[in-house]
Amino acid sequence: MGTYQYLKNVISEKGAGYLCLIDPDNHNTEQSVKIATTCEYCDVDALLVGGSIMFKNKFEHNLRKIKESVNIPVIIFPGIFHSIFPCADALLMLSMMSSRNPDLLIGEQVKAAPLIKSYGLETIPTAYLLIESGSLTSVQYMSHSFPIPRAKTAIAVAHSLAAQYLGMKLIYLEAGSGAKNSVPNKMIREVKNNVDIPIIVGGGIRTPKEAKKKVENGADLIVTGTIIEHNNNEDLIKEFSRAIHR
Ligand code: 1GP
Repeated sequence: MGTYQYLKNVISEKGAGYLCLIDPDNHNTEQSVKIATTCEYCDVDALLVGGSIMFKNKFEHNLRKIKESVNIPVIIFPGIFHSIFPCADALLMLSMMSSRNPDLLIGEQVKAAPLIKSYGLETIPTAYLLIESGSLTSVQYMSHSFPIPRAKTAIAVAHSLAAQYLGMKLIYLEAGSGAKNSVPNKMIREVKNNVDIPIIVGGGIRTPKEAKKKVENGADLIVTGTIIEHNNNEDLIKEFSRAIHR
């Protein structure tokens, strides 16, 4: 079974899935592996590995060690398409559809495609929609793009419909890592009411209660990064898992 099908099964069996994001730039290998194994133990459904900036050249090494240490899927979340390696189960094939930056809509993907083919990596076509979150986030700055205004739900719905009609398999509503405000519940609900493909919601989710609210409003997959990276705490991760899963 491929990773996309696995995620769909998780959604239908558990109501929603829980993904944790590990940025290998923030940790040494030992810490990355520790976070990954704790997540697996605490019923996290899959790991995303990636980040929007790289200071240290250890992405591939940490990715391989994470992959070797867990049985749950390890999915590359490419900040920009410079972090494509074979030692993963799948790659979120992002197109930053909220931007009008041709490099992030298609340019980076074209550069990465031959490498992806040679690695035989499963790709999950994902519409990446950046949502305004109250302060400038790394992803907004690095992508030179305007986020969708948080009060403009109709704009998010129109982008999500376009993504579905273009054949995307997931919609990622992203407030940005460490966002001041997470994606508004009303926006999640309206997108959910209009599209049939699964919705990932991430950025600025700090409590299990907030995660649960996102699921109640239609999120199929919840991503947390910062809160888990800063407190690799079994109890907290378990609480998130319980709040997200049915
Ligand atoms: C970022 O959505 C993820 O791409 C996670 O965000 O680090 O704020 O949890 P946080």
